[in-house]
Amino acid sequence: MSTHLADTCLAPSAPPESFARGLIEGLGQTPKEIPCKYFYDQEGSALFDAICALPEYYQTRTEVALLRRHAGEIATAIGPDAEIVEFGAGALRKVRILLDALDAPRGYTPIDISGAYLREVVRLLAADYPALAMHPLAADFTLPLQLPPLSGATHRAGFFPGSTIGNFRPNAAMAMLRRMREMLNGGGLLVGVDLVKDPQILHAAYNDAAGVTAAFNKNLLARANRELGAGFDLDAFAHYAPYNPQSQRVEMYLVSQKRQSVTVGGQCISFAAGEAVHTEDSHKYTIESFREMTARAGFLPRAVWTDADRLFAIHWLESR
Ligand code: AVJ
Repeated sequence: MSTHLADTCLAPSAPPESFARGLIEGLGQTPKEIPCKYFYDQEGSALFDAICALPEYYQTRTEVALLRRHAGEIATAIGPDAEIVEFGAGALRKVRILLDALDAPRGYTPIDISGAYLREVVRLLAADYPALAMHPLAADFTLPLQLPPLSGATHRAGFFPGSTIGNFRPNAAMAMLRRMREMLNGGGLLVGVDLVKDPQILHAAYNDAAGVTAAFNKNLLARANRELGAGFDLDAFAHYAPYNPQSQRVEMYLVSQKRQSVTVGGQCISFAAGEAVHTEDSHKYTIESFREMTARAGFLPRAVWTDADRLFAIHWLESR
């Protein structure tokens, strides 16, 4: 098989010490927190895939339908001979819709924090797109990062689907959009954003009947047990994910069901009965509030595509 898959571009995945450090630091704070980027080890990435197929989790299927319906217009906006840079690449399913619609895409640079998972999914994609130059980067895209130089492409276009941007506080989201704009060096950004809506719909999406989101949340503790020999009893913590309509975000917590102490990386961490560990925020935007934020980050918000029920939006942003 001839592919342009350059293994040298695959930076070493984040060392396990960084999870240990982040976990112990977050659990040492008051109130306790665990950064949501640690959800995505191999197990967590698979659980997230399962979330995307849940009946309550409308986001993925709505965004995929929007990408399919508007692929032609999106391809025109991006233009020929582009290199696609995907931030937080995951399973690489959505980008296939873009690649199939684009005129002569030249390269693809997926960036994901889960190196092992990225390696696996890039191999599958490369087999189906043998002419596409692959530059996978196992990296934390929230940190400063050097993209490989363009080879064969005339420009970059960023792809940031899935409303991953919702995981950041608005100020941090804006700072990150600014950095992306610099990285893209004049190229535009296609970004998928979950919309503000009926709190019941949002609540159901993060509290599914099958308990997959609860398992995804608790995977942080399971991962600590697997990788750091921590002693978390998963049944002694509850998944709690309310929508806060004033801050327009879903907040996710693990709540200690009793007073308990757990050893994590040689350190003893105490939990009061009912004490919560904050694990994720998932911010929702209106079309207008998101456009305003991207303009403040230096982008020129252009087309926006949304579904009839106004569940989800895809924005095309040009660089000034
Ligand atoms: C991947 C961040 C978009 O916030 O909806 C899904 C993660 N958390 N269910 C989201 C998630 C709980 C998801 N994002």
